[in-house]
Amino acid sequence: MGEQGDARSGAGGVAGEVPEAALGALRALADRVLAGDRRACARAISIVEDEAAGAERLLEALAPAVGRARRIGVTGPPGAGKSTLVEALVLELRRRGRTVGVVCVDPTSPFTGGALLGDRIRMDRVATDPGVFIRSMASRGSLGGLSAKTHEALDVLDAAGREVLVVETVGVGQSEVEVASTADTTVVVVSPESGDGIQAMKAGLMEVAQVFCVNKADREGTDRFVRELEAMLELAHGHGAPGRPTWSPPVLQTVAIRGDGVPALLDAVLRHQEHLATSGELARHRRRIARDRVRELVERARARSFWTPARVAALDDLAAGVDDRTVTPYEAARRLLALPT
Ligand SMILES: Nc1nc2c(ncn2[C@@H]2O[C@H](COP(=O)(O)OP(=O)(O)O)[C@@H](O)[C@H]2O)c(=O)[nH]1
Ligand SMILES: [Mg+2]
Repeated sequence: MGEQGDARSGAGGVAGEVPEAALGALRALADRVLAGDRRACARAISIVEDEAAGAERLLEALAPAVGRARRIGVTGPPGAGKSTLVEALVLELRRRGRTVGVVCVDPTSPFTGGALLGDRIRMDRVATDPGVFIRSMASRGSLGGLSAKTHEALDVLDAAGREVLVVETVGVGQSEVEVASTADTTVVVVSPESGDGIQAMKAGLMEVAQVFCVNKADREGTDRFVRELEAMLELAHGHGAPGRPTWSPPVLQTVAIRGDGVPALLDAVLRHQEHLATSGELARHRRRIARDRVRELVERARARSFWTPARVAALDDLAAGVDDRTVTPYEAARRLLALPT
């Protein structure tokens, strides 16, 4: 019964239903992205971000050109200086002649709909450089996952020929941390300010870090903070698995507002990428990312096809019943799953 309907609309959920006339426009847009056109990139990312019809057709047209860019994830507690550091990193990459794409995932408040921290990045020093493309994305209201959309935005920039991609996410909340950890190298930024170290541990940041950056090294207490961090890392990484090439996350210090330590930080990132390539870990890592990603797309498509207007209406009714205790949440879920499309 429901299964057939699911399969049909599920397929529609993946490919999207795009009128013939719109397909031509999408192909033209894809060609402009492939030629590196900035405005086309901005348009393409909007289509992806809005989950608009045709997004998947567009991404499929770009797919053959994806995979060349190096990807750097930057995450850490709010206020650690991530955006400032990303700007400084971008300046350094530009000095080294690289073109750069930046995607910042902004946590938005469910109450105001605005940026949670009020800091939609500006990155004034790099914003007008044609070799730099910067985009903010809201993390709220994405059906079936933030990471799929962020991946897709990065893929657009990858296909457009950007050599290095940087993605900044706040290191609170699992999905945000996950997004940064899908990069080739994840930089965890912490500051010596009170609580950052503990917050980083709680949020699972220690596990995803390939490079640690203690930013605001101009602040008092930096040396002690660095020693504590190194001691913690020693405990966690002290004994690598035998017979395997291992990577011990180095701890770098920066003063992002002045650019101090940023070239050394970039060198550490590049050393990690070299390690990935020579150890064969890059292939394993990218395979795992690809697997997670396909799984997420399947889940997104299923969620889209499942929540038909009739089922949403039934959900509203059942929720009232759950609230009145006339039906348990489990029974409500079973009834929803048993409904025909
Ligand atoms: N003293 C000092 N302040 C910094 C440094 N880096 C960033 N900041 C400041 O810290 C605040 C938060 O920076 P921001 O980049 O927005 O942090 P994010 O929330 O992690 O992206 C801003 O006021 C920055 O100017 C630094 O190295 N030293
Ligand atoms: Mg920021």
